[in-house]
Amino acid sequence: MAQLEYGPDAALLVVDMQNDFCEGGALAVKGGNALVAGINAEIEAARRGGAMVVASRDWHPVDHMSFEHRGGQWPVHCVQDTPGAAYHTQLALPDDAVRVSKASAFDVDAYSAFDGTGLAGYLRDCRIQRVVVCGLAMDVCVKATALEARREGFTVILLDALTEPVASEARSQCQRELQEAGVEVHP
Ligand code: VGL
Ligand code: ZN
Repeated sequence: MAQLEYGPDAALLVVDMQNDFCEGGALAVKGGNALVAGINAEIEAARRGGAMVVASRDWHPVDHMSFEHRGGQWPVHCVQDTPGAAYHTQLALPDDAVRVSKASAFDVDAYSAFDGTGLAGYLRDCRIQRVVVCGLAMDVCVKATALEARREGFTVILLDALTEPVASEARSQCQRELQEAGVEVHP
């Protein structure tokens, strides 16, 4: 895995590295915990290069519409102000990292970190041109985030070694779909 070149035109976007998406959590993605060390190293590299660090989090109210008991698709996860919704205990987020919460209304779900957050406009205001994406889950929120970043006109790089899908067989399909949309998949 070659190290990326970071500069002030870049943002490292760490998607949903929360306890509930890692082993032991309510919607655990296999291999989630093992990503943390590599993501921490990437955060360090981004900072050294003067890049922005952004961390999104899934941030649902109790009884969110995406939960099974409300007719949704997912077990209860990432409920606001619970330990499961907290960023992974070992994730080394710098104090000046930009935090973005999504899907916090009862009646809307949001997979992309850009959905309903105003993040694209904020990144443009900060003169960001390149968005580097990693985190969880590859086939859900990471994919949606990378695709929306492309649609918003950013150069987008997915760090393939620093993401894991909910469905392990989904990796190659995700890679293809992202590449077809113009996302660079970095090994
Ligand atoms: C996610 C399922 C439900 C994710 C969020 O962050 O990938 N997955 N909500
Ligand atoms: Zn969710």
